[in-house]
Amino acid sequence: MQAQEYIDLESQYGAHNYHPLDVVIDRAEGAWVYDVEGKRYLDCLAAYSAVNQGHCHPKILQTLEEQARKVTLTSRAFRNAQLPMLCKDLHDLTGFDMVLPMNSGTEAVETAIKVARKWGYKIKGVPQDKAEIIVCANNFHGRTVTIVGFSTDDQYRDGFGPFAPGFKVIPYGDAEALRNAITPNTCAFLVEPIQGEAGILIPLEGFLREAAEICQRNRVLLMTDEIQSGLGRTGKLFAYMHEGITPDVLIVGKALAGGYYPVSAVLASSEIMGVITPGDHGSTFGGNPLGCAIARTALRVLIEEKMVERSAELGTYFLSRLRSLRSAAIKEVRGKGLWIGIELHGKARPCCEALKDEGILCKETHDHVIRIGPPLVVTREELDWAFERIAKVMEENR
Ligand code: IF1
Repeated sequence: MQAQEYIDLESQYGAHNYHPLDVVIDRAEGAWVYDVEGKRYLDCLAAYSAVNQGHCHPKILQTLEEQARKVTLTSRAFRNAQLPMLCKDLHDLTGFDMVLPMNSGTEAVETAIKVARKWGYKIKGVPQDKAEIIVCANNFHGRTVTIVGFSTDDQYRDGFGPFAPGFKVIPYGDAEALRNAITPNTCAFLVEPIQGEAGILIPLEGFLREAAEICQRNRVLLMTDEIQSGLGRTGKLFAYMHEGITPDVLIVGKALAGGYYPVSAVLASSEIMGVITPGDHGSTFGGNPLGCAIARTALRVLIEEKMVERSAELGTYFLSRLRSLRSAAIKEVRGKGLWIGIELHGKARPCCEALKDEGILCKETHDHVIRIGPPLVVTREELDWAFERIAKVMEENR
């Protein structure tokens, strides 16, 4: 079947909730994907950081095959032999006492919100139904009604109300605004250490450290959404580590299962997670043995194959190369690790289309930013290859 036939079928029978680039991917390996006609592309999106370990990593595949033959799903009505091991692995890796497993990132954010509110009522002593959570302008935490209810993007909200109360929005990166927004009823501050969807927005150095101090002083939980920034993307295992702090609640997803499976999790101390009692929260698939086995290997290869270090080293290298571009089209190049945004004066979409024709897949965000985040297994040579093409497209799209 030709690419156009797939596109037409999807357009006829699938909901139109996306505007994808017209490349129909058929298979992938490492940092490369291949379309139905066999043309190859360097993947510079990595499924929004869900395939940090590279497409179809052979060790994760082996775990998937082995576990799929043994047992895939038990429900949490019974125990399974993989969940405890994943919880222990996550504890060993991060130091957090306890793990609550879910599936999508959105569900993990919803879970963190529930944990924070219940902690607010049961431990902090917030009066019933008065709990407040502070979030940031231009946040992206998912797409459930609760979460889009505190989005500042009109499109994400339009047509989907009414929304849950109890959220307060402050400007991103503004510690003073955080201090002023806190009331005795504030239970948590939910924040992305770097805002992805907003265009790889990096707050001033020290913001997260200051936020952690403010939260601690006011008995407010600092909850970092590291669904996209975590697991090596920014050159540290988690982005909060750049600031030498530890959040109270850590939200992970995406690369936690290397792109093989949706696995997300909320991590916290036993004091905080202790507010959750049997029956409070759950999921049919959350904590299932297939997902947990996959996640364990996905974490293992990330560490064993030094992908975090790679992200730091190659990220610094690629950022400095991209910064050397002298194109009138470019407003700013910014990034951390292998997570780079090229902000243009004009629209980014035509550049992404042109890059696709050159064999590089990346996706614009918020009209003006080209977001570059390849799998962390990408090589320096592949990045050099990409650089030549990006330079060419920038020259042609001034
Ligand atoms: C889509 C964006 C990226 C996230 C953070 C929670 C979630 C995400 C920080 C929810 C998800 C994805 C969702 C995906 C596109 C992508 C995205 F452009 F929409 F904003 F990466 F920047 N917190 N981000 O980035 O996780 O439930 O999707 O597993 O098309 O919606 P999820």
